Amino acid sequence: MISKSALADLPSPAPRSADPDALAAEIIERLTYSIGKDAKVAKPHDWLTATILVIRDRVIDRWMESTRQTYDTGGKRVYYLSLEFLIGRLTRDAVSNLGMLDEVRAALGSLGVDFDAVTSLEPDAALGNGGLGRLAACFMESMATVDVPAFGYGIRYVHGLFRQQMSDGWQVELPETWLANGNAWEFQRRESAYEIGFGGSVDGIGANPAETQRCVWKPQERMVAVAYDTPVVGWRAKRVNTLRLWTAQPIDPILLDAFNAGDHIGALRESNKAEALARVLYPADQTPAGQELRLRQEYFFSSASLQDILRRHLQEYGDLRSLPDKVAIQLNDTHPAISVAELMRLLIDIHRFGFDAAWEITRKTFSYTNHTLLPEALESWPVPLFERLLPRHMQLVYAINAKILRNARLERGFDEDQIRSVSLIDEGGDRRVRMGNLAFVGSHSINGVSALHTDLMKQTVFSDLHGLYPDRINNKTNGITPRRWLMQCNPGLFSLIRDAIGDEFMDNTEALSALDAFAGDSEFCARFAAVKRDNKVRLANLVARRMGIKLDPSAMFDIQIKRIHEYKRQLLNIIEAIALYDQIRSHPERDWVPRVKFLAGKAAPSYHNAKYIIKLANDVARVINNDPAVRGLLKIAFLPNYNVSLAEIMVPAADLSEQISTAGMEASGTGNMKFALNGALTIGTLDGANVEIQEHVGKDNIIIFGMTAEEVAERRENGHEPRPIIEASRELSQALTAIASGVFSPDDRDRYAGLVAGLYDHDWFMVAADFEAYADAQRRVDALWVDEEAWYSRTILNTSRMGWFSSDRTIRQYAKEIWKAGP
Ligand code: T68
Repeated sequence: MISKSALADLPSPAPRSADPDALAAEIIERLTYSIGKDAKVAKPHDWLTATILVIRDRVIDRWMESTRQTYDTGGKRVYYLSLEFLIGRLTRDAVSNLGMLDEVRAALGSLGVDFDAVTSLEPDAALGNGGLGRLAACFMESMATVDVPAFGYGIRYVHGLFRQQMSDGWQVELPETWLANGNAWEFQRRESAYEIGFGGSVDGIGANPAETQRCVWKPQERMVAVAYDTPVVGWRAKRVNTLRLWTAQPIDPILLDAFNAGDHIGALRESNKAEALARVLYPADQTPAGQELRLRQEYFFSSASLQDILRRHLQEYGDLRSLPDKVAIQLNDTHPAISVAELMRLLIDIHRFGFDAAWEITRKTFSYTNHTLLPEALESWPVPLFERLLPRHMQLVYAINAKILRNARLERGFDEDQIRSVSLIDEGGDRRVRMGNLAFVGSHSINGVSALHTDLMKQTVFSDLHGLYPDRINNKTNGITPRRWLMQCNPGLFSLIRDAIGDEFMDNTEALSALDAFAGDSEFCARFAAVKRDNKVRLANLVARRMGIKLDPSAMFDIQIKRIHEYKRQLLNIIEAIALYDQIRSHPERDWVPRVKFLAGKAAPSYHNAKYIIKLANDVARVINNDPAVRGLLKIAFLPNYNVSLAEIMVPAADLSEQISTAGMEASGTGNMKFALNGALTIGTLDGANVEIQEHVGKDNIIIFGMTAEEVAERRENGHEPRPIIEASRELSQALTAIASGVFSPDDRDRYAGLVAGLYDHDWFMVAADFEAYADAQRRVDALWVDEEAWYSRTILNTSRMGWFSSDRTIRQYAKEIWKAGP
């Protein structure tokens, strides 16, 4: 150990330089002394690691400075608890936010190494499924950018989201191994380790033990959570925050007693159980995983994070009563909702608070974001499972519930129906703990992610809880980071904008509005079009390389990329493509607008219909792409293994962005924002954030179609009859007949019978109901495309008016209105 006085005298290293020559020299040094390779024989991955190590040093300087500053100023810290962080690659983002792109590029160039080639070797950190996880990643970057001291807390999954391979048009899931070659961006923190328990029994204390008083939980099973930290660099490296991911380790790597008794397999039992916990990300979005391992993951990372937060607070302030003044904890959906009960347990059982005092601290500290309204997607756990795994938490849930229901009944006069709906326990059928209700009552703020979604939250899933606590629900419309989703992914557009309007938009995305003045400038339109074309050529080359499909970059690039889901209606898109195909063949004399329809996305491995939709897209693509009668006027490409890095190539290349969910079902969407910012027109429903996008870009610059959320609700209420609608539309019935009769699946003519029958029988997602409106909207798009200058003028207005959708704006709203933190 080093004495305190000696510590004060320890020298600090000199801050690192950003000069290309110095960078080049350090890269060689790292190659030699950290990796043990001579530059002459170094492989591309060696160059990548050496480069990361050199950049990392610069990040560390800023990281330590940020930490020091938070300690010195006593600023409130924000903790973002999320089971998912869909980060993608880190290196380019870090270099760009450090403002060192040119220098690093030059340094590597002087060594004969190509920056883009080397950084594209970095695997994506795919620790998330889709929108919710990507939002967490954008928020981490924005919190660092707008100078909010923040930690992200999650799980360091060994396997992130599966790799999707296509086998004869079917999705096949392969394990993803992002850590296989190490991860130079992370730091293990052995000292930040916490014990996590499961199962066992609870003993009361004293003569009249009560659940609301201090108890002793004796878990039957224990493991240790160990932290791994990754720095998150904000724009211009003003601040560097920490993403802290937990891994599970056994307390006793081998049970020595068992080992010595000759039970070599049994001796590894604990170790296997711990390692299983953080092994894999659950690959289902929008559906609760339901298995015991998932509840274990949720509790494991919640408990580790809370223990870490309390330790830090006590070390700094010595008293947990001030926790809500110095700590704000955001629950990203209900996955960390068990935190509400865990904080109560830690305060009551370990830190000796009374129940009411603990409850006050808990509610003031937590806030909760809801990301979905689909009732089947709301998490709940069977009481017996909950009780077996977390017996003390079960007691506390009952105690909290008693308090809430007493208040609702006696002070607010709630009737039995209302009581049933606000209860933490679902008593209909097998008894279940409702995680949404637990998160709601345990938080002072509950937010939706778009204006429409927040309204619907108040009217539907949380209507009675909203009645009980009318000032808690608020809206924070999602956003995206303009660094990754404009500056880095679209350097051509970035420099065009810079030439036109200067640099202000780099620090304030809303300054993009200065581009409005250029929408009528034909020379600027032509330059904008040229950038788009370059991006399309790049995508076309990728498709040619990976899939052997030849595409014409002057065709309209029409793109739908997102998880495959019936409510997102990829099926509507595919059916419309079939209808268009029929039209082109029936009327070859007409001036058809050449189009390429791109689709990409993963299906949850157990989601039957979603997997058939992928297969259908591939079957339809094969038929249309090979039919000489369409003369290349229509092509379809389903790109395999959609991930963040692929999105970074597809988004800048889009002319048309498909945001066509059944109204009322997509909470917000964030892909919609990425496309519009990069100069695509949106074809979409009045759903999620599309509503606000329309308000910003203007009605003339977006193509809206279809039923509203209200109309969908009404139609479902009154019983929707799709059959007459289908029969009334020649295009639709022809397309459905073709699918159902095996035109696209000659090898298995009945393959799509079930999918099509669903449309005739119930059409829950209003595919048939919205078909005509959608097809009409697509022909309006064609008409707009023909006037090239007017088209680009509209796309410029999209870029110009999307600045508000920066996640910096969203984070500033969270910081001011929910967290009361930050500058
Ligand atoms: C998405 N939700 C919303 N959920 O669908 C999307 N669910 O509209 C919104 O823009 C986005 O959140 C950000 O707010 C999800 O992505 C999940 O991924 C998910 C994962 C596990 C369990 C349930």
